[in-house]
Amino acid sequence: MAQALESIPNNVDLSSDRRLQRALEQWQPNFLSWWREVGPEGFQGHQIYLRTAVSVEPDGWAMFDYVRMPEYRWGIFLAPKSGERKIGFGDNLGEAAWDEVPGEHRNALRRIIVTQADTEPASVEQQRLLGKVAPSLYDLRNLFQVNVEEGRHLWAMVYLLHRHFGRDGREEAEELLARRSGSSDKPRILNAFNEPIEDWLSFFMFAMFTDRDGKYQLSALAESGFDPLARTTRFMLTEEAHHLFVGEMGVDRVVQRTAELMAQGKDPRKEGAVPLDVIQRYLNQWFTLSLDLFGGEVSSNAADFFAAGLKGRFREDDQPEHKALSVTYRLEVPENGALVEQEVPLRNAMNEVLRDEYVKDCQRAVDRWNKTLQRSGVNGVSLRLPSRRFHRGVGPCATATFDPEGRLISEADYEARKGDWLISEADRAYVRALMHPVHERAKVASWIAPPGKGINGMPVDFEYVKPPDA
Ligand code: BYC
Ligand code: FE
Ligand code: FE
Repeated sequence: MAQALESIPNNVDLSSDRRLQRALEQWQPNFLSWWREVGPEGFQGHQIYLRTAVSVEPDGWAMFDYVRMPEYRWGIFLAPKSGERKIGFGDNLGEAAWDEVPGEHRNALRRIIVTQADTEPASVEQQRLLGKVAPSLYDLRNLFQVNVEEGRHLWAMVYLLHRHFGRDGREEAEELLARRSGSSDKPRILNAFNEPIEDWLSFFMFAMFTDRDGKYQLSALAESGFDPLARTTRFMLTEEAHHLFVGEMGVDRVVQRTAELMAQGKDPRKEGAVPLDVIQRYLNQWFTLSLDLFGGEVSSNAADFFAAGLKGRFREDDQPEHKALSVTYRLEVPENGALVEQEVPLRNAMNEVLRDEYVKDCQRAVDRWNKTLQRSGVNGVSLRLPSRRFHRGVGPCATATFDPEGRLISEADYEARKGDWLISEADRAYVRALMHPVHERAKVASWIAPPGKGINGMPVDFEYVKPPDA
């Protein structure tokens, strides 16, 4: 096992820290058992054209080669230290950033790190069956790239737990391998990570909307006064960009295929493609599930995290002022059957402030999909983001029912119209029936357009996944 540990690429001087080595030596075999048990089903002997991070330098963070997934080198990397970092926001603004966990923030930091960590293995579990029905070798490779990197993100968080949280950290690291997405007795912590992902449209929506929550949460943590967390999440963000690309462009290719058929006057349903109204319902469902991941609109947790310097805003440097005191934030919340305006201290609205950035970014992607519709010759119809009040499970809007325009409606109306707005059983069955594996070079499933270009400069029809004996 010692030998295996030596092969862990890292820039944290792992070889000089005996305690940390021992902790990771114990955890690593459990991680591999977890991967075999609930990681991607099948393909474990296949050779996948994957990038691996072997250093944080520009020439080392994306080394491409054929790899068998269980032999993937999950590494531990922190973005390089940049001089004497200062805390950039909150009550401790301007003080030196912490290299070790301050006692008074230990519980909060542990909770934030565990919540972040839990999502990484959860997403791998959710996606475990998709390889069997991949629409092309290109997509199959992308799925596995995302899966191994979410595995690395788990390693990144487990490093922090082992290095900085002693015995508690080791226990949390074990628990991360014990919870299971969708389980009734040991579920994953956040709701969206217990939802099934059984078809590729859900996968693309997840990578578009749910991984994108990851981008914003990681960006907020990249501002943290706890420097190891800031540097870890900074490096994770470089990988995250590809996951977001897989999601946004995956949906774009589904839209393109549908649009091309519509422009020819054909019915997507008769051609083995996904009708636009089904795409819209998938969008509604995954966007709103992901909105919940930002937490409640008004949150004392969020205020405490900001005050303490643990979790900042998106690009905190660009904010005009970093204490966020004596400023308020206005929002509308349901109260006794009506929407009322509420004004709260800005610090208490930090979840909503981050959600604002996220919604803007999602709107940009929807605009791109609508351009694809137009470019393919489809006019007069478009995709839209539903209101952020619609279909919420967390925060004040979860206490009432709204339509996708954000209007308060009765529960009876909501129940009656839900099928128009959210994924129905019939939608699921229809999309699932389209899922046939296309594992031949240069071919792609009927419901999606081929990608515009390949990975790492390779052609689109490159053999991204080779069978074990090739
Ligand atoms: N589900 O004060 P509130 C990613 C709980 S994704 C269930 O409003 P807070 C990835 C909350 O625990 C990024 N419960 O929330 C993507 C609290 O419970 P208690 C993951 C929820 O604490 C794809 C109560 O409700 N990163 O990386 O301000 C693939 C009231 O909470 C939920 C993070 O999440 C929910 N959705 O904020 C792979 C960053 N939301 O204490 C990876 C770390 C809230 O009353 N996490 N609750 O019992 C955080 O910063 C915060 O914990 C949250 C919630 C933003 C999640
Ligand atoms: Fe991740
Ligand atoms: Fe991701």
